[in-house]
Amino acid sequence: IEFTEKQEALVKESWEILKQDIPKYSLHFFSQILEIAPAAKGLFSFLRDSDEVPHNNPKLKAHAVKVFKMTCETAIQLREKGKVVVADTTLQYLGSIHLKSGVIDPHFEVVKEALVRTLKEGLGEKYNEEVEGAWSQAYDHLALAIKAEMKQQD
Ligand code: HEM
Ligand code: ISQ
Repeated sequence: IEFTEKQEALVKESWEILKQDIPKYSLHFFSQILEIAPAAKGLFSFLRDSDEVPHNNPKLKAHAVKVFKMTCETAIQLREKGKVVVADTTLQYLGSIHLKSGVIDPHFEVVKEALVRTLKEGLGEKYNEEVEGAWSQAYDHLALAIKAEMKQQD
């Protein structure tokens, strides 16, 4: 399906809002992942040895931001080119890191739900189904590319 200018704008606008409090929303994002799938904790090297989600962990923040930024970038590309282009090296790297960490396909739905919940929390009354749809569509395309790369490397 087509990705519209409106959808691209919604994604960009909402990222501008969440970006204003990275420590808060990266923590929220992560906590949601663990709330939906507690067992996923063991996948993340920076969590394995701690009892709770670490506040202000630089790695956690940096990774969470990357997930949002890459989804945002995917939305822009979907609008401009009608397809997703991730640099080969980046995709290979993401494929290998997730494969090595033990990530499997169903986890991608978990992360999507956590992402959506974080948007809901951050946007408040600006959140609506159109925003959710735009992010979901972009995320799905990105996730598909990563999953395909994981299968190729497997
Ligand atoms: C690492 C992005 C989906 C679990 C990373 C990194 C990025 C990233 C950028 C950091 C790589 C680095 O700089 O070292 C994404 C994107 C996803 C996605 C864009 C979906 C579109 C998932 C899913 C899971 C997951 C579904 C499973 C719950 C992990 C783990 C690591 C990781 C375990 C390694 C963290 C560590 O131990 O250091 N991901 N990810 N990711 N991701 Fe994802
Ligand atoms: C890595 N991959 C997917 C989601 C993430 C969320 C928070 C921190 C790191 C992540």
